[in-house]
Parts: sequence; structure tokens; C-alpha cells
Amino acid sequence: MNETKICKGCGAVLQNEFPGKAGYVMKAEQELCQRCFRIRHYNDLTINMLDEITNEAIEKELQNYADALFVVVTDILSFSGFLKEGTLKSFQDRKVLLLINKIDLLPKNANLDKVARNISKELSVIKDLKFRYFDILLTHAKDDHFRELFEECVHGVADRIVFVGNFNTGKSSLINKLLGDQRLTVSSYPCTTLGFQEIPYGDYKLYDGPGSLSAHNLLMNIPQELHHSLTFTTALKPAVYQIYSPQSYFVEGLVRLDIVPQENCSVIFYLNNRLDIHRTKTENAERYTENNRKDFLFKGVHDVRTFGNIRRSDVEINGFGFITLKNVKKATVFVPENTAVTLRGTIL
Ligand SMILES: Nc1nc2c(ncn2[C@@H]2O[C@H](COP(=O)(O)OP(=O)(O)OP(=O)(O)O)[C@@H](O)[C@H]2O)c(=O)[nH]1
Ligand SMILES: [Mg+2]
Repeated sequence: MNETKICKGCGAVLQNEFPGKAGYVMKAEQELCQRCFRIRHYNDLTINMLDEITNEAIEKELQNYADALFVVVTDILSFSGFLKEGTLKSFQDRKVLLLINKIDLLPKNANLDKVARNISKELSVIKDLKFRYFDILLTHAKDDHFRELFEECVHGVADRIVFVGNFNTGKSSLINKLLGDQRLTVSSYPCTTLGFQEIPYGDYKLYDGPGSLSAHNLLMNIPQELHHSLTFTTALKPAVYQIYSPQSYFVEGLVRLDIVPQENCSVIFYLNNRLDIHRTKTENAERYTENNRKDFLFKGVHDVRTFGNIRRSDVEINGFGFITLKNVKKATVFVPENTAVTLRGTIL
């Protein structure tokens, strides 16, 4: 293949020499690479995409879009960790629309106005940053009002609109929703999009690109074959516990939470409803861990975070969900190493 063409699904440069590499097509006239074809038709990952992307390469590419509007996409499972990570600092003096996606994962009875007010309070961590334009949008990629809300936010701000953010936050899905078709490849695997591509949209040019790798997302810290089992297909399921004595909770072999209660203590887990939560007295927790060691994914390779005297707060486990704690004397959270655990105000 002589001229450079890119895959319409993932933005990888097309090539017909190396079958195991990104952008491979059997015939030069094909517009979709084999990897996109297989993801779309068989949900089958043929190339480990994590090796194809570096944050440095993304940052370098973004320097070409100084005047553009950056739609910085995060999601309801990781926005607190994302804000705390300080990534938005690198967009200072730029135009930014902060988009918190996947709000359809919140329980059906969630009061979204209240959620929006509570999330605004959390934005105080970025209060000292100066942007040339800043707005915030809470949405999800199936929201039929998304197009209207998006156009209201971007009207007159810039001609070029670049979607950026961590992997899996739904950038390509949101662009597909704007376009009203499925031209971009989306998947639950991290790092689906491999290269930048320009997409005309009315008077605007949209840009989809690879997601940044966030080392703090739980998905990055567990074996890749488990990623698919953590796909969120339905809303987070609240699991409520009243607690009267020290208790420990094991969410599969992924996360452990120890609680020392105060009076009227309760804990509500908002997690993927396919995950099993096992509860035991804290005095038996070590024995439980020993007996289930082989299932315990992170086999001792975990980080431990401790929080004291909580009246009412959420603990967000990056990419995994959150836990609302009420009247807790001490909470200890065990997560796979490097996973961000963020204490914040409650959002529901
Ligand atoms: N529940 C829910 N799932 C979503 C939403 N948006 C995207 N997803 C799912 O999230 C996963 C990732 O979506 P993508 O659109 O591929 O995300 P991306 O940000 O483009 O990912 P990369 O290309 O890897 O950076 C897919 O399984 C989507 O179906 C949403 O609003 N709600
Ligand atoms: Mg993508």
C-alpha cells in the first residue's frame, strides 16, 4: 500500500504486511482494519492494544490543536480520581468542556439535578485553574438529548472539537451518538481507538483519538482476561448494609473493605451488579483471605487506604464504582496495587 490511509473505525494507519499488527487489512481497498472487524462482529480482541499507545504520543499530537475546544471525557466511575489526578492542569489556557459520561449507570431513581449539584462541589479541586472557556456536561452515550445539549455548549466556541480523556470513558461512543451511526469502533476493552482522525460534523470538525492510559484505573491493575467480566451493561446496583460491629466485605477477589462502625452506621455499595459481595466479621477476615487465597486476584499485591471519622462520604474506587459510608469510625479499603481510592462528598 503506497498512500497512507487510516482505519475508519480506530484511526490506525492501514497496512497489509503484518497480520498481527494494528491497521492490518487483507486487501488494500478495505476501509476497516481486521482488528475493528473482529471487535465489531465477534467482540474478539486480536491485538493487545495497550502496547500501541503512549501518553507521550497523545500529548504531542494534542499540541497541534491549541485553538480547538477539548471535550475532556471522564465517567461516573472515575471522575473524582480523574479530577484529583490533575490532568486538567495540562489544559489550562485552553477551551474545555468537561463531560462526565455514563450517568445511565447511576441507579434509576437517582435525582440527576442533585447529582449535578454535588459534582459541582467536587470541582473545587480545579478552582485555581484558568481556562479560556469552561463548561461541564453530565450525559450518557445513549441520551437522545445529548446532541442538543452538546451543540448548546459548543456553539461559537471553536470550529475544531477534540475528544480526549482516559481510555474506555466513551469518547468514540459519544461521537457515534452525535453522528447518528456506528462508524467508530467501540469496545469494553481498554484502548480501542488507536489513532486520531478528523470527522466532519456540520460546521465543525470533530476529532476522535486514543484514550490516555490511567495507571490508577482498577482495570489497568488486574489481568486483562478479567476486563470483559467487569463490563457495565446495567445500572450500578445499590447493596445496603447496616453495621453494628466491625465487619469486612470482599468484592470477589478484587476489593476488600473493613468497617469499624459508629452508631447508625450504614454502607451502600454501588457496583457492577454481577459482582458478588461476601460479608464476614473482621475478626474472621484474615482466615477468609487465607482460605480463598487462590481466588484472591491480587494475592497480597494491594494498596491499603484508611479513612477515619466519616459522617457521610463516598469512597470512589477508580473504574470500579463507589461506596457511600455513613457514621463510620474507621474504613480500610484494600484494592489492587496502584488503583486510586478517592474520598469525596456523596453524589446521590
Ligand atoms: N453504560 C454506558 N456505557 C457506555 C457509555 N459510553 C460508552 N460506554 C461503553 O464503554 C465502553 C468504552 O466505550 P468507547 O466509546 O470505546 O470508549 P473510548 O473512550 O472511545 O475508549 P478508547 O478508544 O479505548 O479510549 C464500551 O463498552 C461502551 O459501550 C455510556 O454512556 N453508558
Ligand atoms: Mg475510542
